Amino acid sequence: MSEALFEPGPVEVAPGAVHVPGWLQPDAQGQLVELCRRWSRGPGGMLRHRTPRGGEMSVRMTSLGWFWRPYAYSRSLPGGGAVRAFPRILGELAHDGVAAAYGAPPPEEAPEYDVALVNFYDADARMGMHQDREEQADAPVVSLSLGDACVFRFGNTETRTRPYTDVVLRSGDLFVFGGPSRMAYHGVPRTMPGTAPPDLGLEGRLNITIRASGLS
Ligand SMILES: O=C(O)CCC(=O)C(=O)O
Repeated sequence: MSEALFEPGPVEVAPGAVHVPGWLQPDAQGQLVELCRRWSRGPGGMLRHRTPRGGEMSVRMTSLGWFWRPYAYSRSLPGGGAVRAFPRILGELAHDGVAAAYGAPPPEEAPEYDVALVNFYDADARMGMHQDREEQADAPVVSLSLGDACVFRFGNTETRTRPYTDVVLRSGDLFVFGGPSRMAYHGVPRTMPGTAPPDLGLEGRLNITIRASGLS
C-alpha cells in the first residue's frame, strides 16, 4: 500500500469537527495499544452492552473514570466494584488533541476530561449513528484511532440520516468534535480489516473517546 510522504494538516469536516490524520506517532500508538490491553483486563473487562431495546452492541467496550452503559454514566460497575480511575495520560492527550485540532485554548478554558470509552472492533463490529449526550459538559469529544482503518460517518445534529460525511480514520488519527458539532450524530458503518500497521501488533480496531462528563 502506498503512503503519503507528508500527513495533511487538520481537516475541518464540519464547524467544530476536525480530523487530524497521523497525529499519533507509531511508538505512541504502540504504547496506547499496550495500555488498552491492560485496561481491558481490569475491572469491568470488555463488555458488549445491551441496549434498552434488547439488542447487543457488536463493539466491545471498557470504561475509564466513569462507567458508561446505554445510556447513562455511573460511578461504580454493575457488580458494585470501582471503575478504573481515569488515566492521566488520556487527560493530557485530550488537551493536546484539542490544541492540535483547534489551536491552543486559553488555560482557564481547559475542560476537565474525566472519562474515556475504549471501543474494540473486530472485523464484523460497527457502531450505529448516535449522539454522545450523556455528558453534562459541552467540552469537545476527543477520539483516537488505533489499528484497522474504518469509515467514520459524521452527520448533523438533527437526524441520523443525511447530510453526513464519511471520513476514513486510520491508525494514529485524531478526530475532535465540539462547538456546533458537539451533538452531531456519528457512527462507524464498517472497519477495513487487515489495514492495521503491521508493526502495531493489533488485529482489529481500537478507538478511545475521551470526554468531560461534567458529573460529580
Ligand atoms: O469508534 C469510533 O471511531 C467512534 C466511537 C463512538 O462514536 C463512541 O464511542 O461514541
